[in-house]
Amino acid sequence: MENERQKRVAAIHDISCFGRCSLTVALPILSAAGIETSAIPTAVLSTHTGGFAGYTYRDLTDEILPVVRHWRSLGLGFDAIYTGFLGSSEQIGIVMEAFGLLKGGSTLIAVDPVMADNGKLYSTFAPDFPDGMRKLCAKADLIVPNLTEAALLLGEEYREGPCAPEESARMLRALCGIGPRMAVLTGVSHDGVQLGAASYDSSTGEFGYAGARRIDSMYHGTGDVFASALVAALIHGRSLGGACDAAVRFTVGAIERTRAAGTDSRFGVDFEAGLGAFAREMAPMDAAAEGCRNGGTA
Ligand code: PXL
Repeated sequence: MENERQKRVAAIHDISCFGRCSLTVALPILSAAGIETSAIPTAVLSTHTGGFAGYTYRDLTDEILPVVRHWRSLGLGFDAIYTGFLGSSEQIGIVMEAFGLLKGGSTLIAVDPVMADNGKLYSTFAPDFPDGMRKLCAKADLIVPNLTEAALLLGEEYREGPCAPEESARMLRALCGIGPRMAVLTGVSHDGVQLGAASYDSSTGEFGYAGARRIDSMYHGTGDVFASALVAALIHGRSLGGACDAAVRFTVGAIERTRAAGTDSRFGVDFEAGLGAFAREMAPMDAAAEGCRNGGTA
């Protein structure tokens, strides 16, 4: 069998040094899935901004384009560019420039428009931030907003509570109207019992829903865990619906373990214990080869 070149992703997020999210989540999940992951840290924070007082913040905006230009001079190609939390509107413009410099013919551009939750824009962002994020989403192949972020992107009122399937389908179509081919809406409950992700691939016209029984606790960083697993599964050639199923399973497993352990919700979720199974699920061919090397006993 001919060897396929290892897939490579550029992950453009902050590093929150404590409180699992952004790069400290994206790197291990993509790596576990067998994907070579290159990182552009957009900022270094002592913790994320979601609940710890007194966090430090070192902005790295001025480093982004020099890193990108160096990579370009090396002729590096990327199967995907995956962005998450960006610190400012200025960074959004710079990341757009980075897309232009790094994107090849088949590079998947995945934008998680991290900026809001529970009906509110994060307090660190200026009111015009969603306008910039909409422009970045227009350049993406895939966007992964939660319901609050989707409302901000669409200039609509956020509505709490269950959302009828026709309503999530309307929002997904409208989100693809901004520009991306695929949209995944997170935090969607159609019936108040299941919570999950609704998806739409406008190139096939296919809608999907991946859900699990709602767990009432909220944990920080679950959006990043989900989006990282989703990007990994898409890079491995899963359909959007199949990738959402895998990402929901992975994320729900992490949330359940964390709840059972009684961990502080600000610390993020125990996704680490799920990495082995995720790795096997994402790379069945590699696992089979490993089994052969071990005399078929693995
Ligand atoms: O999980 C998203 C995220 C990433 N990075 C930082 C954040 C947040 C959400 O609050 O504050 C720094």
